[in-house]
Amino acid sequence: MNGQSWWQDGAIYHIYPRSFHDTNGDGLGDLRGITEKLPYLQDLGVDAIWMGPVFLSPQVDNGYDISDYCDIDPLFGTLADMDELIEAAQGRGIRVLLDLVFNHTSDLHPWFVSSRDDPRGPHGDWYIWRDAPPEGGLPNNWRGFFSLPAWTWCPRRGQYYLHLFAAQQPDLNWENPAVREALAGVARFWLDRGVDGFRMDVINLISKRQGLPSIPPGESPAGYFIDGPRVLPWLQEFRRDLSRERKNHEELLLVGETPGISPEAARAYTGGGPEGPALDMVLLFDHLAVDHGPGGRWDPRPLRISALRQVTARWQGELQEPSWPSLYLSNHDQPRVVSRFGDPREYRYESATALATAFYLQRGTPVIYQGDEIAMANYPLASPGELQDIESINALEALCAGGMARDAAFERIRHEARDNGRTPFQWSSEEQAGFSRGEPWFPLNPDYPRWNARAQAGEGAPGSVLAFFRRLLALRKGHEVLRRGGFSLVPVDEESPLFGFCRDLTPWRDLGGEIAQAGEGPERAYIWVNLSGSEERLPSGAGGDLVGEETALALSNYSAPGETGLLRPWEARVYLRT
Ligand code: ISL
Ligand code: CA
Repeated sequence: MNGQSWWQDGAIYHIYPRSFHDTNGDGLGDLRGITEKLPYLQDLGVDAIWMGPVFLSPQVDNGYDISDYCDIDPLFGTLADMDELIEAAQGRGIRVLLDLVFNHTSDLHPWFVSSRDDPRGPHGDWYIWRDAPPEGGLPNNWRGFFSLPAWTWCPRRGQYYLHLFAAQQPDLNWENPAVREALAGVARFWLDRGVDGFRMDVINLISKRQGLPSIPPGESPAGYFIDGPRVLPWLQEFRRDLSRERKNHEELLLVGETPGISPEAARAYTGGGPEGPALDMVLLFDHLAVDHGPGGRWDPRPLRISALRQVTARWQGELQEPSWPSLYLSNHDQPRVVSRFGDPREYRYESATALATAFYLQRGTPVIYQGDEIAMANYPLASPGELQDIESINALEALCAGGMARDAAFERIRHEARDNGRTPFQWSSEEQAGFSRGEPWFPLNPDYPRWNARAQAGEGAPGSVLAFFRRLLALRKGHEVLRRGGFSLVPVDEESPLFGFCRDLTPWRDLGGEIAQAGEGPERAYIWVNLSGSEERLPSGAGGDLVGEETALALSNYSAPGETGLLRPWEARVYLRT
Protein backbone atom coordinates (compact mmCIF):
# COMPACT_ATOMS: atom_id res chain seq x y z
CA MET A 1 0.00 0.00 0.00
CA ASN A 2 1.40 3.38 -0.87
CA GLY A 3 2.07 5.92 1.83
CA GLN A 4 4.84 5.11 4.27
CA SER A 5 6.10 1.85 2.93
CA TRP A 6 9.37 0.08 3.48
CA TRP A 7 10.08 -0.29 -0.22
CA GLN A 8 9.71 3.42 -0.87
CA ASP A 9 12.51 4.05 1.59
CA GLY A 10 14.56 1.06 0.57
CA ALA A 11 16.46 -0.43 -2.33
CA ILE A 12 16.02 -3.85 -3.92
CA TYR A 13 18.85 -6.06 -5.11
CA HIS A 14 18.06 -8.34 -8.04
CA ILE A 15 19.74 -11.74 -7.95
CA TYR A 16 20.08 -14.04 -10.93
CA PRO A 17 20.52 -17.22 -8.87
CA ARG A 18 22.37 -19.40 -11.35
CA SER A 19 25.11 -16.77 -11.64
CA PHE A 20 25.39 -15.45 -8.10
CA HIS A 21 27.37 -17.91 -5.99
CA ASP A 22 27.87 -21.67 -6.27
CA THR A 23 28.52 -23.59 -3.04
CA ASN A 24 28.58 -27.21 -4.25
CA GLY A 25 30.90 -26.94 -7.23
CA ASP A 26 28.39 -27.88 -9.93
CA GLY A 27 28.97 -24.58 -11.70
CA LEU A 28 25.51 -23.16 -10.95
CA GLY A 29 24.74 -20.63 -8.31
CA ASP A 30 22.44 -21.91 -5.56
CA LEU A 31 20.30 -20.85 -2.60
CA ARG A 32 23.05 -21.57 -0.10
CA GLY A 33 25.27 -19.32 -2.16
CA ILE A 34 22.82 -16.49 -1.65
CA THR A 35 22.63 -17.18 2.08
CA GLU A 36 26.44 -17.11 2.27
CA LYS A 37 26.61 -13.72 0.61
CA LEU A 38 24.01 -12.00 2.75
CA PRO A 39 26.67 -10.08 4.71
CA TYR A 40 27.88 -8.59 1.42
CA LEU A 41 24.35 -7.43 0.61
CA GLN A 42 23.81 -6.04 4.07
CA ASP A 43 27.06 -4.07 3.74
CA LEU A 44 25.93 -2.72 0.41
CA GLY A 45 22.84 -1.36 2.14
CA VAL A 46 19.95 -3.02 0.32
CA ASP A 47 16.62 -3.72 1.99
CA ALA A 48 15.32 -6.61 -0.08
CA ILE A 49 16.41 -9.21 -2.58
CA TRP A 50 14.37 -10.31 -5.55
CA MET A 51 15.65 -13.61 -6.89
CA GLY A 52 14.86 -14.96 -10.32
CA PRO A 53 12.83 -18.19 -10.44
CA VAL A 54 14.33 -21.11 -8.53
CA PHE A 55 11.32 -23.43 -8.88
CA LEU A 56 11.28 -26.83 -10.54
CA SER A 57 11.87 -26.25 -14.25
CA PRO A 58 13.21 -27.93 -17.39
CA GLN A 59 15.26 -24.69 -17.76
CA VAL A 60 14.36 -24.05 -21.39
CA ASP A 61 14.21 -20.35 -20.45
CA ASN A 62 16.45 -20.51 -17.37
CA GLY A 63 13.65 -21.13 -14.92
CA TYR A 64 10.96 -18.96 -16.52
CA ASP A 65 9.35 -22.24 -17.62
CA ILE A 66 8.08 -23.70 -14.36
CA SER A 67 6.86 -27.26 -13.89
CA ASP A 68 6.14 -27.01 -10.14
CA TYR A 69 5.59 -23.64 -8.49
CA CYS A 70 5.81 -25.04 -4.98
CA ASP A 71 9.11 -26.85 -5.13
CA ILE A 72 12.72 -25.78 -5.54
CA ASP A 73 14.67 -27.07 -8.53
CA PRO A 74 17.46 -29.37 -7.27
CA LEU A 75 19.86 -27.24 -9.32
CA PHE A 76 19.36 -24.52 -6.73
CA GLY A 77 18.81 -26.59 -3.58
CA THR A 78 15.83 -27.61 -1.48
CA LEU A 79 12.82 -26.15 0.27
CA ALA A 80 14.83 -26.35 3.48
CA ASP A 81 17.56 -24.19 1.87
CA MET A 82 14.88 -21.67 0.95
CA ASP A 83 13.48 -21.60 4.48
CA GLU A 84 16.99 -21.06 5.79
CA LEU A 85 17.64 -18.27 3.30
CA ILE A 86 14.41 -16.47 4.17
CA GLU A 87 15.17 -16.64 7.87
CA ALA A 88 18.78 -15.59 7.50
CA ALA A 89 17.93 -12.69 5.20
CA GLN A 90 15.16 -11.37 7.39
CA GLY A 91 17.45 -11.73 10.39
CA ARG A 92 19.69 -9.18 8.70
CA GLY A 93 16.83 -6.85 7.84
CA ILE A 94 16.68 -8.00 4.22
CA ARG A 95 13.26 -8.91 2.85
CA VAL A 96 12.80 -11.66 0.29
CA LEU A 97 10.88 -11.38 -2.98
CA LEU A 98 10.27 -14.31 -5.31
CA ASP A 99 9.65 -14.27 -9.04
CA LEU A 100 6.19 -15.54 -9.93
CA VAL A 101 5.88 -16.56 -13.56
CA PHE A 102 2.10 -16.70 -13.91
CA ASN A 103 1.45 -15.88 -17.56
CA HIS A 104 2.65 -19.34 -18.59
CA THR A 105 3.95 -22.63 -17.22
CA SER A 106 6.36 -25.16 -18.63
CA ASP A 107 4.89 -27.61 -21.13
CA LEU A 108 6.00 -30.27 -18.63
CA HIS A 109 3.85 -28.84 -15.83
CA PRO A 110 1.30 -31.52 -14.83
CA TRP A 111 -1.48 -29.00 -15.57
CA PHE A 112 -0.38 -28.76 -19.20
CA VAL A 113 0.21 -32.48 -19.56
CA SER A 114 -3.31 -33.10 -18.27
CA SER A 115 -4.77 -30.36 -20.49
CA ARG A 116 -3.06 -31.82 -23.53
CA ASP A 117 -4.02 -35.43 -22.83
CA ASP A 118 -7.55 -34.94 -21.58
CA PRO A 119 -9.47 -32.02 -23.13
CA ARG A 120 -12.57 -32.90 -21.10
CA GLY A 121 -10.61 -33.44 -17.88
CA PRO A 122 -10.10 -31.09 -14.95
CA HIS A 123 -7.40 -29.04 -16.73
CA GLY A 124 -8.85 -29.20 -20.25
CA ASP A 125 -9.54 -25.46 -20.29
CA TRP A 126 -6.49 -24.27 -18.31
CA TYR A 127 -4.56 -23.21 -21.43
CA ILE A 128 -5.55 -21.38 -24.60
CA TRP A 129 -6.47 -23.98 -27.21
CA ARG A 130 -7.86 -23.31 -30.68
CA ASP A 131 -8.85 -25.48 -33.63
CA ALA A 132 -6.95 -25.22 -36.89
CA PRO A 133 -8.81 -22.71 -39.06
CA PRO A 134 -10.68 -24.49 -41.92
CA GLU A 135 -8.85 -22.26 -44.42
CA GLY A 136 -5.50 -23.43 -43.03
CA GLY A 137 -2.81 -21.38 -41.30
CA LEU A 138 -2.66 -20.41 -37.63
CA PRO A 139 -5.58 -19.30 -35.41
CA ASN A 140 -4.36 -15.68 -35.64
CA ASN A 141 -1.31 -13.66 -36.64
CA TRP A 142 0.12 -13.00 -33.17
CA ARG A 143 3.87 -13.23 -32.85
CA GLY A 144 5.51 -13.93 -29.54
CA PHE A 145 8.52 -12.35 -27.85
CA PHE A 146 11.05 -14.94 -28.97
CA SER A 147 10.85 -14.28 -32.73
CA LEU A 148 8.21 -17.00 -33.15
CA PRO A 149 4.56 -17.26 -34.12
CA ALA A 150 2.56 -17.52 -30.89
CA TRP A 151 0.92 -20.87 -31.82
CA THR A 152 2.15 -24.44 -31.80
CA TRP A 153 0.26 -27.47 -33.07
CA CYS A 154 -0.34 -30.25 -30.55
CA PRO A 155 -0.91 -33.52 -32.45
CA ARG A 156 -2.07 -35.25 -29.29
CA ARG A 157 -4.99 -32.89 -28.72
CA GLY A 158 -5.40 -31.98 -32.40
CA GLN A 159 -5.39 -28.26 -31.59
CA TYR A 160 -3.10 -25.28 -31.48
CA TYR A 161 -2.06 -23.72 -28.14
CA LEU A 162 -1.00 -20.15 -27.53
CA HIS A 163 2.45 -19.24 -26.20
CA LEU A 164 3.78 -15.67 -26.13
CA PHE A 165 7.28 -17.02 -25.41
CA ALA A 166 8.85 -20.40 -26.30
CA ALA A 167 6.69 -23.32 -27.41
CA GLN A 168 7.69 -24.92 -24.08
CA GLN A 169 5.98 -22.01 -22.26
CA PRO A 170 2.22 -22.39 -22.95
CA ASP A 171 0.09 -19.43 -21.78
CA LEU A 172 -2.36 -20.12 -18.96
CA ASN A 173 -6.04 -19.38 -19.48
CA TRP A 174 -6.67 -16.78 -16.77
CA GLU A 175 -10.32 -16.53 -17.93
CA ASN A 176 -10.86 -19.77 -16.02
CA PRO A 177 -11.45 -18.97 -12.32
CA ALA A 178 -9.90 -22.31 -11.31
CA VAL A 179 -6.61 -21.17 -12.85
CA ARG A 180 -6.70 -17.90 -10.93
CA GLU A 181 -7.51 -19.72 -7.70
CA ALA A 182 -4.64 -22.17 -8.22
CA LEU A 183 -2.18 -19.33 -8.82
CA ALA A 184 -3.35 -17.41 -5.76
CA GLY A 185 -2.79 -20.67 -3.87
CA VAL A 186 0.81 -20.71 -5.06
CA ALA A 187 1.35 -17.17 -3.80
CA ARG A 188 -0.22 -18.08 -0.45
CA PHE A 189 2.06 -21.10 -0.20
CA TRP A 190 5.12 -18.83 -0.39
CA LEU A 191 3.69 -16.15 1.86
CA ASP A 192 3.07 -18.84 4.46
CA ARG A 193 6.74 -19.74 4.20
CA GLY A 194 7.56 -16.16 5.06
CA VAL A 195 8.41 -14.32 1.84
CA ASP A 196 7.71 -10.60 1.71
CA GLY A 197 6.42 -10.19 -1.81
CA PHE A 198 6.73 -10.99 -5.46
CA ARG A 199 7.99 -9.76 -8.77
CA MET A 200 5.32 -10.85 -11.22
CA ASP A 201 6.70 -11.84 -14.60
CA VAL A 202 5.06 -10.26 -17.71
CA ILE A 203 1.94 -9.73 -15.63
CA ASN A 204 0.35 -7.29 -18.09
CA LEU A 205 0.16 -10.07 -20.70
CA ILE A 206 -2.27 -12.32 -18.81
CA SER A 207 -5.47 -11.01 -20.41
CA LYS A 208 -6.03 -11.54 -24.13
CA ARG A 209 -8.61 -9.66 -26.19
CA GLN A 210 -11.89 -11.57 -26.48
CA GLY A 211 -12.03 -13.74 -29.59
CA LEU A 212 -8.25 -13.45 -30.08
CA PRO A 213 -8.51 -11.35 -33.28
CA SER A 214 -5.51 -10.90 -35.55
CA ILE A 215 -3.61 -7.62 -35.13
CA PRO A 216 -4.03 -5.33 -38.15
CA PRO A 217 -0.68 -4.68 -39.87
CA GLY A 218 1.16 -1.75 -38.33
CA GLU A 219 -0.83 -1.88 -35.08
CA SER A 220 0.81 -2.70 -31.77
CA PRO A 221 -0.21 -5.65 -29.59
CA ALA A 222 -1.47 -3.17 -26.96
CA GLY A 223 -5.03 -4.16 -26.12
CA TYR A 224 -4.58 -7.54 -27.86
CA PHE A 225 -2.22 -9.22 -25.47
CA ILE A 226 -0.53 -6.28 -23.73
CA ASP A 227 -2.62 -4.50 -21.04
CA GLY A 228 -5.65 -6.55 -22.08
CA PRO A 229 -9.16 -5.87 -20.75
CA ARG A 230 -9.01 -7.94 -17.56
CA VAL A 231 -5.50 -7.42 -16.22
CA LEU A 232 -6.69 -4.89 -13.65
CA PRO A 233 -9.69 -6.78 -12.21
CA TRP A 234 -7.68 -9.99 -12.02
CA LEU A 235 -4.82 -8.27 -10.21
CA GLN A 236 -7.25 -6.63 -7.83
CA GLU A 237 -8.80 -10.01 -7.13
CA PHE A 238 -5.33 -11.48 -6.58
CA ARG A 239 -4.34 -8.74 -4.14
CA ARG A 240 -7.63 -9.13 -2.25
CA ASP A 241 -7.12 -12.85 -2.02
CA LEU A 242 -3.66 -12.50 -0.51
CA SER A 243 -4.48 -9.61 1.76
CA ARG A 244 -7.40 -11.41 3.37
CA GLU A 245 -5.15 -14.05 4.84
CA ARG A 246 -2.13 -12.02 5.71
CA LYS A 247 -1.99 -10.16 8.96
CA ASN A 248 0.54 -7.51 7.97
CA HIS A 249 -0.79 -7.33 4.43
CA GLU A 250 0.15 -3.67 3.96
CA GLU A 251 3.78 -4.83 4.05
CA LEU A 252 3.30 -7.20 1.11
CA LEU A 253 5.09 -5.93 -1.99
CA LEU A 254 3.83 -6.76 -5.48
CA VAL A 255 6.01 -5.57 -8.36
CA GLY A 256 4.73 -6.12 -11.89
CA GLU A 257 7.03 -6.71 -14.81
CA THR A 258 5.16 -4.98 -17.60
CA PRO A 259 6.69 -4.85 -21.08
CA GLY A 260 5.03 -2.37 -23.45
CA ILE A 261 2.86 -0.90 -20.70
CA SER A 262 0.99 2.35 -21.35
CA PRO A 263 1.01 5.21 -18.84
CA GLU A 264 -2.75 4.83 -18.35
CA ALA A 265 -2.36 1.14 -17.54
CA ALA A 266 0.61 1.82 -15.25
CA ARG A 267 -1.46 4.33 -13.30
CA ALA A 268 -4.44 2.00 -13.17
CA TYR A 269 -2.41 -0.93 -11.82
CA THR A 270 -0.52 1.14 -9.24
CA GLY A 271 -2.91 3.97 -8.58
CA GLY A 272 -4.71 3.05 -5.42
CA GLY A 273 -8.45 2.67 -5.10
CA PRO A 274 -10.61 1.76 -2.15
CA GLU A 275 -8.61 -1.39 -1.43
CA GLY A 276 -5.22 -0.01 -2.29
CA PRO A 277 -3.32 -0.50 -5.52
CA ALA A 278 -3.34 -3.82 -7.37
CA LEU A 279 0.44 -3.57 -7.81
CA ASP A 280 2.81 -1.42 -5.79
CA MET A 281 5.21 -0.76 -8.63
CA VAL A 282 5.74 -1.69 -12.24
CA LEU A 283 8.99 -2.32 -14.09
CA LEU A 284 9.06 -0.03 -17.15
CA PHE A 285 10.92 -0.54 -20.40
CA ASP A 286 10.94 2.71 -22.41
CA HIS A 287 14.27 3.90 -21.00
CA LEU A 288 15.86 0.74 -22.38
CA ALA A 289 14.72 1.51 -25.92
CA VAL A 290 16.66 4.77 -26.24
CA ASP A 291 19.46 2.98 -28.07
CA HIS A 292 17.19 1.00 -30.39
CA GLY A 293 16.69 1.82 -34.06
CA PRO A 294 13.47 1.35 -36.03
CA GLY A 295 14.13 -2.40 -36.06
CA GLY A 296 13.78 -2.51 -32.27
CA ARG A 297 16.00 -4.44 -29.95
CA TRP A 298 18.05 -6.15 -32.67
CA ASP A 299 18.79 -2.84 -34.35
CA PRO A 300 21.19 -1.23 -31.86
CA ARG A 301 22.15 2.47 -32.15
CA PRO A 302 24.24 4.81 -30.04
CA LEU A 303 22.53 6.10 -26.91
CA ARG A 304 20.42 9.23 -27.49
CA ILE A 305 20.79 11.17 -24.26
CA SER A 306 17.97 13.56 -25.20
CA ALA A 307 15.65 10.56 -25.51
CA LEU A 308 16.80 9.29 -22.12
CA ARG A 309 15.97 12.68 -20.59
CA GLN A 310 12.58 12.74 -22.31
CA VAL A 311 11.58 9.23 -21.30
CA THR A 312 12.67 9.89 -17.71
CA ALA A 313 10.71 13.13 -17.44
CA ARG A 314 7.66 11.56 -19.05
CA TRP A 315 7.45 8.55 -16.74
CA GLN A 316 8.37 10.52 -13.63
CA GLY A 317 5.51 12.83 -14.59
CA GLU A 318 3.07 10.00 -15.29
CA LEU A 319 3.69 8.15 -12.04
CA GLN A 320 2.80 10.85 -9.52
CA GLU A 321 1.25 10.03 -6.16
CA PRO A 322 -0.25 7.63 -5.38
CA SER A 323 1.80 5.74 -7.98
CA TRP A 324 5.44 5.04 -7.31
CA PRO A 325 8.16 4.34 -9.91
CA SER A 326 10.80 1.65 -9.83
CA LEU A 327 14.28 2.54 -11.08
CA TYR A 328 16.49 0.06 -12.87
CA LEU A 329 19.29 0.19 -15.39
CA SER A 330 19.71 -3.42 -16.34
CA ASN A 331 18.56 -6.92 -15.48
CA HIS A 332 19.00 -10.50 -16.62
CA ASP A 333 17.23 -9.65 -19.92
CA GLN A 334 19.50 -6.74 -20.82
CA PRO A 335 23.11 -6.03 -21.70
CA ARG A 336 25.29 -4.58 -18.94
CA VAL A 337 24.62 -0.89 -18.43
CA VAL A 338 28.26 0.21 -18.27
CA SER A 339 28.85 -1.35 -21.71
CA ARG A 340 25.61 -0.02 -23.08
CA PHE A 341 25.30 3.57 -21.86
CA GLY A 342 28.73 4.07 -20.30
CA ASP A 343 32.36 3.90 -21.41
CA PRO A 344 33.84 0.61 -20.17
CA ARG A 345 37.23 1.27 -21.77
CA GLU A 346 38.27 4.71 -20.65
CA TYR A 347 35.88 5.64 -17.87
CA ARG A 348 34.56 2.43 -16.40
CA TYR A 349 34.46 3.60 -12.76
CA GLU A 350 33.27 7.10 -13.64
CA SER A 351 30.56 6.07 -16.10
CA ALA A 352 29.22 3.25 -13.91
CA THR A 353 28.91 5.60 -10.93
CA ALA A 354 27.54 8.45 -13.05
CA LEU A 355 24.74 6.26 -14.43
CA ALA A 356 23.88 4.99 -10.96
CA THR A 357 23.64 8.56 -9.67
CA ALA A 358 21.50 9.67 -12.60
CA PHE A 359 19.00 6.85 -12.04
CA TYR A 360 18.88 5.74 -8.46
CA LEU A 361 18.35 9.24 -7.07
CA GLN A 362 15.20 9.78 -9.09
CA ARG A 363 11.86 9.43 -7.32
CA GLY A 364 11.27 5.70 -6.93
CA THR A 365 12.78 2.49 -5.62
CA PRO A 366 16.20 1.47 -6.97
CA VAL A 367 16.29 -2.12 -8.24
CA ILE A 368 19.97 -2.92 -8.62
CA TYR A 369 20.97 -5.87 -10.78
CA GLN A 370 23.73 -8.06 -9.36
CA GLY A 371 27.13 -7.02 -10.64
CA ASP A 372 26.21 -3.48 -11.64
CA GLU A 373 27.57 -2.38 -8.26
CA ILE A 374 31.03 -3.58 -9.32
CA ALA A 375 30.63 -2.35 -12.92
CA MET A 376 30.45 -5.78 -14.52
CA ALA A 377 30.55 -5.42 -18.30
CA ASN A 378 29.19 -7.26 -21.33
CA TYR A 379 30.67 -10.64 -22.10
CA PRO A 380 32.93 -10.47 -25.18
CA LEU A 381 30.76 -12.74 -27.34
CA ALA A 382 32.84 -13.70 -30.36
CA SER A 383 30.73 -16.22 -32.25
CA PRO A 384 27.12 -17.44 -32.48
CA GLY A 385 28.13 -20.77 -30.94
CA GLU A 386 28.69 -19.02 -27.60
CA LEU A 387 25.07 -17.90 -27.30
CA GLN A 388 23.09 -19.91 -24.76
CA ASP A 389 19.93 -17.88 -24.43
CA ILE A 390 16.88 -19.02 -26.37
CA GLU A 391 15.82 -15.44 -27.17
CA SER A 392 19.16 -14.59 -28.87
CA ILE A 393 19.42 -17.91 -30.68
CA ASN A 394 15.91 -17.53 -32.09
CA ALA A 395 16.51 -13.88 -33.02
CA LEU A 396 19.68 -14.80 -34.87
CA GLU A 397 17.85 -17.46 -36.86
CA ALA A 398 15.00 -15.06 -37.60
CA LEU A 399 17.35 -12.35 -38.90
CA CYS A 400 19.13 -14.91 -41.10
CA ALA A 401 15.82 -16.30 -42.34
CA GLY A 402 14.90 -12.71 -43.25
CA GLY A 403 17.90 -12.62 -45.58
CA MET A 404 20.60 -11.02 -43.41
CA ALA A 405 24.12 -12.46 -43.62
CA ARG A 406 25.01 -14.49 -40.54
CA ASP A 407 27.93 -12.25 -39.55
CA ALA A 408 25.85 -9.12 -39.81
CA ALA A 409 23.03 -10.73 -37.85
CA PHE A 410 25.38 -11.84 -35.10
CA GLU A 411 26.87 -8.37 -34.92
CA ARG A 412 23.40 -7.06 -34.05
CA ILE A 413 22.61 -9.78 -31.56
CA ARG A 414 25.82 -9.59 -29.60
CA HIS A 415 25.17 -6.04 -28.37
CA GLU A 416 21.84 -6.84 -26.82
CA ALA A 417 22.09 -10.57 -26.09
CA ARG A 418 20.74 -11.45 -22.67
CA ASP A 419 23.77 -13.68 -22.05
CA ASN A 420 25.85 -10.48 -21.71
CA GLY A 421 24.39 -9.79 -18.31
CA ARG A 422 24.14 -13.39 -17.14
CA THR A 423 27.81 -14.28 -16.63
CA PRO A 424 28.86 -15.46 -13.16
CA PHE A 425 29.38 -12.86 -10.47
CA GLN A 426 32.97 -11.72 -10.09
CA TRP A 427 33.70 -12.12 -6.39
CA SER A 428 37.51 -12.11 -6.46
CA SER A 429 40.56 -12.55 -8.64
CA GLU A 430 40.85 -16.22 -7.63
CA GLU A 431 40.19 -19.04 -10.04
CA GLN A 432 36.66 -18.82 -11.49
CA ALA A 433 36.44 -15.46 -9.72
CA GLY A 434 35.51 -17.20 -6.48
CA PHE A 435 32.14 -18.01 -8.04
CA SER A 436 32.53 -21.77 -8.13
CA ARG A 437 34.98 -24.59 -7.44
CA GLY A 438 33.81 -26.23 -10.66
CA GLU A 439 33.25 -25.29 -14.27
CA PRO A 440 30.74 -22.41 -14.39
CA TRP A 441 27.63 -22.91 -16.54
CA PHE A 442 28.62 -19.84 -18.55
CA PRO A 443 32.21 -18.64 -18.84
CA LEU A 444 33.35 -15.79 -16.63
CA ASN A 445 34.01 -12.46 -18.18
CA PRO A 446 37.80 -12.52 -18.69
CA ASP A 447 38.10 -9.09 -17.06
CA TYR A 448 37.41 -10.51 -13.59
CA PRO A 449 41.02 -10.40 -12.28
CA ARG A 450 40.74 -6.60 -12.35
CA TRP A 451 36.99 -6.09 -11.88
CA ASN A 452 35.75 -7.99 -8.86
CA ALA A 453 34.06 -7.36 -5.53
CA ARG A 454 37.11 -8.07 -3.38
CA ALA A 455 39.27 -5.56 -5.25
CA GLN A 456 36.59 -2.94 -4.59
CA ALA A 457 35.77 -3.96 -1.04
CA GLY A 458 37.74 -1.42 0.98
CA GLU A 459 36.04 1.90 1.73
CA GLY A 460 39.07 3.75 0.43
CA ALA A 461 39.73 1.45 -2.53
CA PRO A 462 40.44 3.87 -5.37
CA GLY A 463 38.04 3.57 -8.24
CA SER A 464 35.68 1.40 -6.21
CA VAL A 465 32.28 1.37 -7.79
CA LEU A 466 31.11 -0.76 -4.88
CA ALA A 467 32.16 1.85 -2.29
CA PHE A 468 30.36 4.50 -4.32
CA PHE A 469 27.14 2.45 -4.44
CA ARG A 470 27.31 2.10 -0.67
CA ARG A 471 27.65 5.84 -0.25
CA LEU A 472 24.88 6.49 -2.77
CA LEU A 473 22.41 4.18 -1.01
CA ALA A 474 23.36 5.55 2.40
CA LEU A 475 22.86 9.11 1.17
CA ARG A 476 19.43 8.25 -0.22
CA LYS A 477 18.51 6.60 3.04
CA GLY A 478 19.72 9.54 5.08
CA HIS A 479 17.77 12.26 3.29
CA GLU A 480 14.04 12.38 3.07
CA VAL A 481 14.23 14.62 0.02
CA LEU A 482 16.06 11.89 -1.90
CA ARG A 483 13.52 9.27 -0.90
CA ARG A 484 10.25 11.15 -1.00
CA GLY A 485 10.91 14.39 -2.79
CA GLY A 486 9.29 15.28 -6.11
CA PHE A 487 11.29 15.13 -9.31
CA SER A 488 11.87 17.79 -11.93
CA LEU A 489 14.24 17.56 -14.82
CA VAL A 490 16.40 20.63 -15.46
CA PRO A 491 16.19 21.67 -19.11
CA VAL A 492 19.37 21.64 -21.17
CA ASP A 493 20.09 21.92 -24.90
CA GLU A 494 18.95 19.01 -27.04
CA GLU A 495 22.56 17.93 -27.81
CA SER A 496 23.84 18.34 -24.27
CA PRO A 497 25.12 15.18 -22.55
CA LEU A 498 24.09 16.59 -19.17
CA PHE A 499 21.44 14.92 -17.07
CA GLY A 500 20.31 17.20 -14.27
CA PHE A 501 17.34 17.11 -11.96
CA CYS A 502 16.02 18.53 -8.77
CA ARG A 503 14.36 16.70 -5.88
CA ASP A 504 12.08 18.74 -3.75
CA LEU A 505 9.78 18.06 -0.84
CA THR A 506 7.08 20.45 -1.92
CA PRO A 507 4.33 18.76 -3.92
CA TRP A 508 5.16 18.38 -7.58
CA ARG A 509 3.55 21.00 -9.78
CA ASP A 510 2.94 20.55 -13.45
CA LEU A 511 3.83 23.79 -15.16
CA GLY A 512 2.52 22.60 -18.49
CA GLY A 513 5.73 21.45 -20.11
CA GLU A 514 8.19 18.64 -19.73
CA ILE A 515 9.79 20.50 -16.86
CA ALA A 516 8.24 21.36 -13.57
CA GLN A 517 9.94 23.99 -11.50
CA ALA A 518 11.02 23.26 -8.00
CA GLY A 519 9.14 25.16 -5.34
CA GLU A 520 10.22 26.31 -1.90
CA GLY A 521 11.00 23.46 0.41
CA PRO A 522 12.84 22.73 3.58
CA GLU A 523 15.22 20.39 1.82
CA ARG A 524 16.16 20.27 -1.82
CA ALA A 525 18.66 18.27 -3.86
CA TYR A 526 20.26 18.98 -7.21
CA ILE A 527 21.72 16.08 -9.12
CA TRP A 528 24.02 16.81 -12.04
CA VAL A 529 25.54 14.10 -14.16
CA ASN A 530 27.75 14.36 -17.23
CA LEU A 531 26.99 11.40 -19.50
CA SER A 532 30.00 11.98 -21.72
CA GLY A 533 33.80 11.78 -21.78
CA SER A 534 34.26 15.53 -22.34
CA GLU A 535 34.11 18.45 -19.92
CA GLU A 536 30.72 20.09 -19.74
CA ARG A 537 29.69 23.45 -18.33
CA LEU A 538 26.46 23.54 -16.34
CA PRO A 539 23.82 25.76 -17.93
CA SER A 540 23.22 29.14 -16.38
CA GLY A 541 19.70 29.63 -15.16
CA ALA A 542 17.20 26.82 -14.74
CA GLY A 543 19.06 25.18 -11.93
CA GLY A 544 22.65 25.18 -13.14
CA ASP A 545 23.59 28.39 -11.35
CA LEU A 546 21.86 27.43 -8.13
CA VAL A 547 24.52 24.87 -7.52
CA GLY A 548 27.18 25.87 -5.09
CA GLU A 549 25.53 28.99 -3.64
CA GLU A 550 23.31 27.84 -0.82
CA THR A 551 24.03 24.18 -1.28
CA ALA A 552 26.68 21.72 -0.15
CA LEU A 553 28.26 18.98 -2.19
CA ALA A 554 27.00 15.72 -0.64
CA LEU A 555 28.38 13.17 -3.10
CA SER A 556 30.72 13.08 -6.07
CA ASN A 557 32.42 10.36 -8.06
CA TYR A 558 35.67 12.36 -8.23
CA SER A 559 37.84 12.63 -5.14
CA ALA A 560 39.63 15.88 -6.07
CA PRO A 561 37.38 18.94 -5.85
CA GLY A 562 36.47 20.45 -9.21
CA GLU A 563 35.35 23.82 -10.53
CA THR A 564 31.78 24.67 -9.49
CA GLY A 565 30.13 25.12 -12.85
CA LEU A 566 32.14 22.55 -14.76
CA LEU A 567 31.68 18.80 -14.84
CA ARG A 568 34.62 16.56 -15.69
CA PRO A 569 34.18 13.44 -17.89
CA TRP A 570 31.32 11.34 -16.51
CA GLU A 571 31.31 13.39 -13.32
CA ALA A 572 28.30 13.05 -11.03
CA ARG A 573 27.52 15.50 -8.25
CA VAL A 574 24.79 15.63 -5.68
CA TYR A 575 24.17 18.98 -3.98
CA LEU A 576 21.92 19.29 -0.98
CA ARG A 577 20.30 22.38 0.40
CA THR A 578 19.20 21.81 3.93
O1 ISL B 1 13.52 -7.98 -22.43
C1 ISL B 1 12.86 -8.41 -23.33
C2 ISL B 1 12.44 -7.59 -24.50
O2 ISL B 1 13.10 -6.38 -24.55
C3 ISL B 1 12.50 -9.78 -23.38
O3 ISL B 1 13.75 -10.41 -23.47
C4 ISL B 1 11.82 -10.39 -22.18
O4 ISL B 1 11.49 -11.68 -22.59
C5 ISL B 1 10.56 -9.74 -21.69
O5 ISL B 1 10.91 -8.52 -21.14
C6 ISL B 1 9.86 -10.59 -20.59
O6 ISL B 1 10.77 -11.04 -19.64
C7 ISL B 1 10.39 -11.94 -18.64
O7 ISL B 1 9.63 -13.03 -19.11
C8 ISL B 1 10.27 -13.93 -20.02
C9 ISL B 1 11.65 -14.36 -19.54
O8 ISL B 1 12.33 -14.98 -20.61
C10 ISL B 1 12.47 -13.21 -19.01
O9 ISL B 1 13.69 -13.65 -18.51
C11 ISL B 1 11.63 -12.51 -17.99
O10 ISL B 1 12.33 -11.48 -17.32
C12 ISL B 1 9.36 -15.11 -20.16
O11 ISL B 1 9.01 -15.62 -18.92
CA1 CA C 1 25.50 -25.10 -7.19
